[in-house]
Amino acid sequence: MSILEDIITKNSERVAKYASETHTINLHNTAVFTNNTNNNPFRLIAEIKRASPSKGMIDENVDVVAQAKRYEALGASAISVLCEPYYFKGDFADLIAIRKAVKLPLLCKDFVTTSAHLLKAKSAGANIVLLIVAALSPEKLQSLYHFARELALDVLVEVHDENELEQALLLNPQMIGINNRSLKTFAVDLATTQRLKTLIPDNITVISESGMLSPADILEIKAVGVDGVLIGEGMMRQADVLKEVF
Ligand code: IGP
Repeated sequence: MSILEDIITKNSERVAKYASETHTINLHNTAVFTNNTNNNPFRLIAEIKRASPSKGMIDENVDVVAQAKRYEALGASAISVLCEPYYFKGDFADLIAIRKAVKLPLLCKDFVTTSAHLLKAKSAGANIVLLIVAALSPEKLQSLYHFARELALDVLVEVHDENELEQALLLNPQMIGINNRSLKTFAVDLATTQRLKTLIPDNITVISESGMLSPADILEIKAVGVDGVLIGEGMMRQADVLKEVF
């Protein structure tokens, strides 16, 4: 079983519960990431990440609200909040608490496979959701993408290679996330961003994700001409140092 299948199987009970919960939805989205109101050509999505399957524990005792406020003060354009409990030690409670404390757009970082999961994310205060092409059939990807848009959510469609990018482009999406980390081997290759960026039309917002730990890594990605980066571990470990690059 691949790690992705394993994560989805482990989470299936948790996710199934969302279908029987009541979700209070406000369709008004007050923090639309894709609007880029400041016209910032290179934006930071800073991630709250306690742990990951590739790195193990990063910061078990992080005060997630304090960390989110710190990211906001440093000038991040959005905050990504891991909600997956088993491998990333995240929780929807983190998203709810952070929503009350900051105004920035929030990305619900989870392995979404059902429409109820999108309702859960929206009601917890997410403005952006991640849809992972590798985790979804083409039909599922289509239906979840359109449902998320109906909920006034921005969608970050995540790809790892040319085949997944082809699937993603069929959606004519607002935003594509190029993940530099292989979900199969966890190997990071920053050249993935360079390779795939050239295949994406200019009207689509492109975010490079994963594996940037130093200012030099970020500058390498910036030179490719993407619209922003999503940084987790690096921001957890040395937010002040990395912020200098933006
Ligand atoms: C952040 P990093 O290497 O900066 O900590 O990575 C982010 O890209 C990563 O957490 C991520 C992720 C995902 C996590 C990208 N896609 C999908 C869970 C699910």
